[in-house]
Amino acid sequence: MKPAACEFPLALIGLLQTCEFIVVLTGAGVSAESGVPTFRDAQTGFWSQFDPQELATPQAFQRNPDLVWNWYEWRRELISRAKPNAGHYALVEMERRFPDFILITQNVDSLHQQAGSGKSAELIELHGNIWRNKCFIENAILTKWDETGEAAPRCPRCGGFVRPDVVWFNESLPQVELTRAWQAAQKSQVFFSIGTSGLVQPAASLPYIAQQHGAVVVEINPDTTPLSRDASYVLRGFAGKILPALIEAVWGA
Ligand code: BV8
Repeated sequence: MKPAACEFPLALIGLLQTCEFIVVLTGAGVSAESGVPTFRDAQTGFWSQFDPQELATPQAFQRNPDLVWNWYEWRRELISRAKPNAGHYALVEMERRFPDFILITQNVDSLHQQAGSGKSAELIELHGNIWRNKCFIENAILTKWDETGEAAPRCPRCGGFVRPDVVWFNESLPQVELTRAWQAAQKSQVFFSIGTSGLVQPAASLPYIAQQHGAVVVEINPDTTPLSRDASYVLRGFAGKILPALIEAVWGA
């Protein structure tokens, strides 16, 4: 059921019609309507016995590189069948509408880019990208390697294992992206937190940085999160429904 335009607070609509600098932080929930399970969703089949937070670590990869590599291959296959949804496309529309717009994503699936985000504004991937791979030892991006019969391929230069170029738990985020995200949050007039449980740091601190610097914080999520009690506005529902309706309420059909 699409939210009616009148369901949005008039003050928020008025603010979005006049403000200049919008920053959006997205999480796995934005890809949920594309059929990509979120981090908190139960995994299916063979992978249901594993906790993603346990698998997405350098320790898990060092213990069993083939298991972790196969988990990413399973996710890549699943994501390859996913298409951007109405929420992704609404964010592309917002990127076109606002003079200053930055999209910060925790997602690694490239669905924002597939929808067209990042063409006319900055797109910051905080947690890397599942479609890139790198050497576990040298950290250098790899696009080809020798197949060895093992699941996890080997770096053609040093023989180390190849791993996905994503940020695992207990790994630092890329410094350039993190700094740019921090600065964007500090300068934003309105900061949207969309489809994220707000449990993973340091991304979860960004809405608070924005709020401390005077931004109005808007959360879009069907469920309550730790941010819900602190956000200026909470739009309870699915991103794929709320974002297109919000665009219509602010700029007309
Ligand atoms: C680091 C890539 C320094 C891999 C991911 C401070 C306090 C506590 C802990 C820490 C802290 N600082 C650091 C930590 C440790 C850790 C952490 O935060 N742990 C938490 C969980 C306790 N953080 C780190 O390790 C980070 N590194 O800080 O470096 C350091 C260095 C050395 C040693 C120690 C520290 C690195 C974190 C990055 C981890 N990598 N992804 C991969 O994908 O395989 S995180 C992973 O979780 C995904 O990126 C995912 O996006 C992200 C966050 O989850 P969400 O996106 O929020 O997804 P989630 O499933 O949780 O929620 C989805 C939401 O969507 C839900 O609320 C749901 O209701 C909603 N939803 C569902 N459908 C919809 C919807 N919303 C809208 N519309 C819908 N249709």
